[in-house]
Parts: sequence; structure tokens; C-alpha cells
Amino acid sequence: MSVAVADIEVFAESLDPKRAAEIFKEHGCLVVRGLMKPYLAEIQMDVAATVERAIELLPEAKEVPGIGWSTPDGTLWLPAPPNYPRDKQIMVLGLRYNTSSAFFRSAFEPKLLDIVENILGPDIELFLDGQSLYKEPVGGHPKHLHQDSAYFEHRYDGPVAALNYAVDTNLQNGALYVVPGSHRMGQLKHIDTFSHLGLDPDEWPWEKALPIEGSAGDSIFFHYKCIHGSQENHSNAPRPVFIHRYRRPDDYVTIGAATTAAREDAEKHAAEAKKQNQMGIMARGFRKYEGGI
Ligand SMILES: O=C(O)CCC(=O)C(=O)O
Repeated sequence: MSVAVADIEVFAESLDPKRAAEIFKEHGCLVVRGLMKPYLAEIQMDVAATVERAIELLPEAKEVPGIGWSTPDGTLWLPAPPNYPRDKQIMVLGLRYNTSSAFFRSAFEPKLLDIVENILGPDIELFLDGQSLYKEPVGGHPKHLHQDSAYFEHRYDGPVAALNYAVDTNLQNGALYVVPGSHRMGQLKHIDTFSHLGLDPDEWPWEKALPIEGSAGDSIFFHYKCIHGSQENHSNAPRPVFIHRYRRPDDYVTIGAATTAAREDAEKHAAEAKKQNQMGIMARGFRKYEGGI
């Protein structure tokens, strides 16, 4: 059965978190219209300020082998297309919970956490520090279809991601594509692509995925094994998203990598991975003491 956007879509203003969680569990993805609207204006300002700073820091960029370049603010850069005024384009912006209070506050949005609680249970930990992917205008990088579990495989259920549009997002500027039901396919083999680990495009062309167009403030939740990605930004304006990730407080990364070589190496040490040193901020509930601080 092919799934349409309407089958995975709910609205923040009339939210039933149980129903939203049921959609997520069935399809591995969920669209919540308007969920991040209250935080948008501030986050948009912080995105713009972060871009300005990142560009100023570009002369200090250091190469990250096999990945791209990183500026001291934590912005990650890829090679730019030939038509750019610079030789590098932004991929991941140095915008995080420790740089933007609006971004941090938005991670605790009660309606968002009500949905996550119905998926993961009452105790919820933030995974990572918030992430902002940024597609520059006129050719900004594609993110090939992939499973996030290729980058961070977990011991238990893995993180639930909530990716939020910071601007109106459509087929021209890089809508997120999802493959409903793919969270049940297990861990798929990824290859190295321009945007790091991705599925082989011959096996996983965009036609197999469902594009989600949306307004600024719309949120797309996805399971960490749900296949997703986005094409280039062909518009004249930037296309940023900001992403929250949540997991059970006892869950932890067993394999972390961004290239096939790093993944092969990390797979050898998966059995030794521990929760210790991976404790995130509690977004809801309480952490049972299991040793360590
Ligand atoms: O649409 C994007 O910017 C890509 C997001 C994504 O693929 C991810 O967060 O894993």
C-alpha cells in the first residue's frame, strides 16, 4: 500500500499525542504541522547570525579527512558547486543548544515531548546538542537517502528525530523525503557519497521516497532506521532545518561513523560500547542510577 502525506500528518493545534505516536510507530515517520511556530522568529535570527559568523571564520577552516572542513564554531563545510563565490558550502551549521537559547527551549516544547513520551516512554534524554542542516541557495548540497542508524547505531530503540523546517520548504528548495515503513527493514548497507554515508542511489532512487513539503515551523519526526534525505536547494534563498533527537535514558551509541571505513572499524568495537560518557540532558522524567555521573 502506498502511503500519502495525509496518512502521516497531524496538526499541532488539535494534537492527540497518542494518535501521533501510533502513526510514528506504524510508519516510522510523522508530520506535525505548526509545532515549532512559537520558536521560529528567534531561531531564524540565530541561524542568520550563525551563518554570518561561520563565513567570517572560513579562513580558519581545518580539513576533516573524508568529510570536508570544519570552522572553529563547529560549522561543517563541503566543496561548493563551481558557480559559488566561495570554494566551500555550509552543510551543518554551528547552531546548537549551547549557542541558541531558542533552539534549546524548543527542544522542551510540551506538545513535542508529549508525542515523544508516547513513543519512548516517560523518561526521555536528549541525544546530541541539537543540529542544524543548511542548504545554501542555488545548488546547496543534497543529503542522499540514508538511515541515521548508519551514523549512530544504538543498543536499544535508537533516537527519535524531530526535524523542523525553519523556512517554507518545497520540492525546489529541498523538501525532506521519507520512506514510510522502512524503519522495519533493519540496518541497510550504506556507501560513501558526496554527503557522507548514503544508500546506493541505483537501489534507492528518489522515486521510492515520499516528499514532505511544508511551512516554516512544521516538524517531521522519524525513526532512526527510517530512510530519509533531501535534494539540492535550487531556490535563491537558504534552506535551514533544525533537528532535535531524543532517546531512552539507558540507550547508547554502539557504532558511530560518517564513512564506510570508519564504520567498518567501529563495528569491531561495538560490543565494548557503554552508556557511560553518553548521558544527555533529561528532557522529561528521571534517570535511574546505573553508575557513573
Ligand atoms: O533535509 C536535510 O537537511 C537532511 C536531514 C537529514 O537527512 C538528517 O538529519 O539525517
